[in-house]
Amino acid sequence: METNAARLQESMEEMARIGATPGGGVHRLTLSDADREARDLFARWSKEAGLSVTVDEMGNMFARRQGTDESAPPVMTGSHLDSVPNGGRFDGALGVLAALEVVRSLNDAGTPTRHPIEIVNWTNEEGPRFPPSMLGSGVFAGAFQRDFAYSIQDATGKKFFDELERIGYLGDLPCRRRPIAAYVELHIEQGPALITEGKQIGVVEGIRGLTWLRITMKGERDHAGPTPMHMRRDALAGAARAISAVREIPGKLHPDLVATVGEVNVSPNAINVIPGQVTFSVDIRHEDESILKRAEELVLQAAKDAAGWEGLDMEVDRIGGSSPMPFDAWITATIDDACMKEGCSSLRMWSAAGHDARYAADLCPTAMIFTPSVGGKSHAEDELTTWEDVFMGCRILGRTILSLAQQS
Ligand code: HGY
Ligand code: MN
Ligand code: MN
Repeated sequence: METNAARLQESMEEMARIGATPGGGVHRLTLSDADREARDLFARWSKEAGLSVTVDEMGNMFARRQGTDESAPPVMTGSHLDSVPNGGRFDGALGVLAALEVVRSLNDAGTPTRHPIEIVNWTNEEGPRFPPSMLGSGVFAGAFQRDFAYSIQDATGKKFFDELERIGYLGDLPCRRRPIAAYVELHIEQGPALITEGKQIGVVEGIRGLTWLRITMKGERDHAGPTPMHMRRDALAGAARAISAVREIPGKLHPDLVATVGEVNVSPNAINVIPGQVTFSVDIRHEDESILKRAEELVLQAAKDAAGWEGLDMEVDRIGGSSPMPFDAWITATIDDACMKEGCSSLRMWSAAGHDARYAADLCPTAMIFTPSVGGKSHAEDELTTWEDVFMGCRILGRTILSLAQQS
């Protein structure tokens, strides 16, 4: 099945202009004006390709190509168009636009498929603005309640529901699970494995679990000058002690364990005021549930000790989490077969990044296809995948979708 590389590159470059940042990345936070613009463009392109576009009550977008058997469950593919703050232009967009290229190519070739094909753009895959991540796919799969999602507020107090309505993507289609024949998502690896091993394609056979915490340390704000050191309850001093302890935990527990403090909010964040309150995030990931749990216990213990050392009160919010999930052997075998037919090298691997495929896997046979990330870099403006690897990823996706959609 031939795909059109030039057309895919053009679509990726046009999409990357939405929310483009000076450093060559994109800033397209969930439910922002840039997100709306990206959604509008995806909807226009989908309709031009003869697809029917529906939007559900979480703003998830489904672009459907009819099958010869409309009663058959669809083969679903896609990813997300939102980004992290000043993120990369391949994360998510590759999966949505390569899927669109596959459908455009099937149309060019006049190739019918028995199963309908649905390209999905999931809402709020990333999560920084409205945690937790993978929210749209999580509500669809029943991992989160819709009204919980609607109530989430961003750092400025704006509510998810109001922002979804404001950008015009509060659909009336119920956001709930329905029969799906299979789900396959193309995504950049966002890590160093493929580039280090010199492999062109990742055949992803599972996805790590992740835990997201927000920890608040409460002390006593006071004057930075006259307050003697022994009289202080410095929330930032306690948080800093906890944060450096978090950094040490993976080394104590398991070589594949990762723990990250990515957000810190200091109040009042003024040079001459002893901080009264600090909130920081903790992101923990591993493919073994028991190690993930043990890591969370060690993080909480370290935070508790740090708070006690500085005489602080502490609150913990568990703001997200998903268990590790193996993907489906039938789908990974189909991807392997596509790689063999394309004559490309491949590597079986697990995903260390979170993806909507995690929740799709609760509903139907699911797997992912990875393309290499240059330098293993992602969630940064210099995130890069070569066009050659983008096109190979699209061809593997096309072969895989075609094989799955012709199944009886
Ligand atoms: O956090 C993640 O792994 C994904 O990029 N949302
Ligand atoms: Mn992504
Ligand atoms: Mn991401």
